[in-house]
Amino acid sequence: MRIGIVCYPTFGGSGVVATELGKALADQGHEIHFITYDQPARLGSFHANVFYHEVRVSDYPLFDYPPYELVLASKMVEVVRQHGLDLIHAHYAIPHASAAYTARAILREEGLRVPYITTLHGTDITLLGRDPSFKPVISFAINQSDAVTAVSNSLKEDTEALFEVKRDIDVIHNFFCPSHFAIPVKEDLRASLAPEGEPIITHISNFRPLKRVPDVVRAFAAVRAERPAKLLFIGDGPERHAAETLCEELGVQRDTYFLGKVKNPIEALLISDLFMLPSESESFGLSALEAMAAGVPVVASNAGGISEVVEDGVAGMLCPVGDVAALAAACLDILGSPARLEQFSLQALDSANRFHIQRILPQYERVYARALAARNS
Ligand code: GMT
Repeated sequence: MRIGIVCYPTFGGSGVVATELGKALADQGHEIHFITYDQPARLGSFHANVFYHEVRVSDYPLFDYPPYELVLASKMVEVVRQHGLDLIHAHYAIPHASAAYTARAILREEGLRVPYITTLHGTDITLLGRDPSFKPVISFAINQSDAVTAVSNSLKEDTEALFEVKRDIDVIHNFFCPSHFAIPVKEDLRASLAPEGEPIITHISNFRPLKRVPDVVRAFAAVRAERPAKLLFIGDGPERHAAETLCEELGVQRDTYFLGKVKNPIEALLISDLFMLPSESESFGLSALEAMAAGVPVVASNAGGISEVVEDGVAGMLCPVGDVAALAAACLDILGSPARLEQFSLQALDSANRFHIQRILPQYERVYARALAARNS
């Protein structure tokens, strides 16, 4: 198939999933055309069957707000015409699904029937979806899609609760690609971060308030009061400064590292012993899955779709949102002995396999085939 993938090119979960899906589809022989405003962060260098089309909005003095959605729709039309795309896969409802709707309508005028599939990722529903200024457009773009997928059952339920959804939503969980984890472990980095062999607890996020980064710091301080450990933060965002200040206030700054945005977070996971994700809301928790796939058990909140990913007591432990004492107790429990940590590590690896790319990819291919069949009927 010739597939156009529209996504955010950033390190955010939706962009990562869209890019990795495109690469995996390309490996299966599909021709993939990414349509977005920058080279997707996870695209890397040359990949067979993969093309990238940049969307650029001209800077007219008349525009207070750049009309990205219109230029994106025009670019989709252009790429479909030039490359004979069979379908468009829009990741994230705003503005990708609504732009895909416009593109589909324009192409239909020319006798080209190109379905669009919308994948909902979470914040497009749970944050933007609550904003009345977006709601009618999100509803419309979902209902007009030729197929809609959500990355968890939890997100499907949230979508149905928040919008008047008139069509079926297929749940297709996010995935991991094992080949990304088959890289050398940076033992020198581990030794420099934890010179006495202390366990490393890692948190990766965009440091937005819903990630509850202060809970990570507080739980770590409670762990550190009981035993040696190091805390590693990867990523950046609005709460980073407050987290750094809190580390000083709680006296754990010497055991804490803020590495900022790193190109390949998997390298950090491969030297970690435990992963912490205490989010207030999370449709899936891709970073938790990546931790599991690196053999790192997860201590997380039980928000949203996290419990579909992290099997409580198997791949890690789940705690109520905001329960810092429970987070700390769970960390201490898993780190209790080398044998217990090893057991959780193996279980996490095993549990991650439910989301192996080879299990998930055919589910997307089936949705594509169904949308194409409906188009031709
Ligand atoms: O978590 C974020 O803030 C980034 C966000 C995004 O839009 O990229 O991630 C969402 O999509 C990911 C990929 O499907 C999911 O793993 C995240 O759980 C989801 N984030 C939230 O629901 C808060």
